[in-house]
Amino acid sequence: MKEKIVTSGFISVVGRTNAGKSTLLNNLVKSPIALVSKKVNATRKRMDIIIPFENEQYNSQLIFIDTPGLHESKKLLNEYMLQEANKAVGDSDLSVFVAVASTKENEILHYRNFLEQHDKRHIVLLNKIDTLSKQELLECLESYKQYQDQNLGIIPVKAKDIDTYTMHTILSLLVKNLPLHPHFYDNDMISTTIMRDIYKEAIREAVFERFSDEIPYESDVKILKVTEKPRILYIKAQIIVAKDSQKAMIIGRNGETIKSLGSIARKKCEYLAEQKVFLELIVKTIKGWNTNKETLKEIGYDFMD
Ligand SMILES: Nc1nc2c(ncn2[C@@H]2O[C@H](COP(=O)(O)OP(=O)(O)OP(=O)(O)O)[C@@H](O)[C@H]2O)c(=O)[nH]1
Ligand SMILES: [Mg+2]
Repeated sequence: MKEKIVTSGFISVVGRTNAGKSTLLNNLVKSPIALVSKKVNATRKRMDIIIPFENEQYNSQLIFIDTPGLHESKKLLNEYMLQEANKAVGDSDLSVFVAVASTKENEILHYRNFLEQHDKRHIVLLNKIDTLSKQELLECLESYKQYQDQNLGIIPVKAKDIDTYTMHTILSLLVKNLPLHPHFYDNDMISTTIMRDIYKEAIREAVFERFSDEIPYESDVKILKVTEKPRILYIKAQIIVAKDSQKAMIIGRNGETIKSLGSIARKKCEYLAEQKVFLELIVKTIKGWNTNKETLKEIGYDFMD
């Protein structure tokens, strides 16, 4: 039997906010570990997802890095998010650029910006093709044709509901472009992101689901304690908000809102932990938490100075 070629490497997944990057990665790994939301700017910090892959020729390990969507806001937290995304592209062997398939000119601008800013070998995924008619999809593919010499391939996808064939096509294209390198991690691992950070994202996801308007953007979550108790995992987490009025909104009348939020978040944590969870949520106001470097660092956003 012919020996397989072993390649492994890091692949940054980039694209504008709401393009479907986290959805794609959750579906590749078949576990909802990355935060997905209808709202923009959901992912704040990079998270990695490890996928082993074998075909007739290759035996590879792909380490995908989910990144915050590329955007142009000047807020400090958003600056951090942009820094994370750009650093992930710089550190990776390849990129996957996720674009929203569209016939609108402004969508392709995101891709043009990426090409201008990064000199990185990459593939392009045109996502959300379920929202286009056949004719629109053809037009969209046509508009990306002019860039075909600058990437390794352009693949139309439906990240929300990706089929095995498309997944195989994407992974096959990536593994043959990765460096020759033994696997970096044990193939049983699905992420090097620590469980604490995964629970944090699960609770943030619940906040994104439960609240509209400013709360998802004006809040964050800090995990204070994770303790294994007999037959139950105890998680104590703090929801940080910028104003007392937001704290009152999260708690709700007689604590009813936080109770329902806690129940949504607990179920997400239980699914990820594969065991029963007792989740204790507390809310704390820290004025200007998202405009202060020190507080941001304390919550886990390690700025490069
Ligand atoms: N119609 C449709 N919607 C999709 C598809 N893939 C993802 N979505 C939706 O797009 C929204 C954004 O998805 P996310 O995965 O959170 O997007 P993201 O690129 O990670 O966004 P940020 O973290 O903010 O950068 C969610 O509501 C998804 O359900 C798809 O193939 N079709
Ligand atoms: Mg995301």
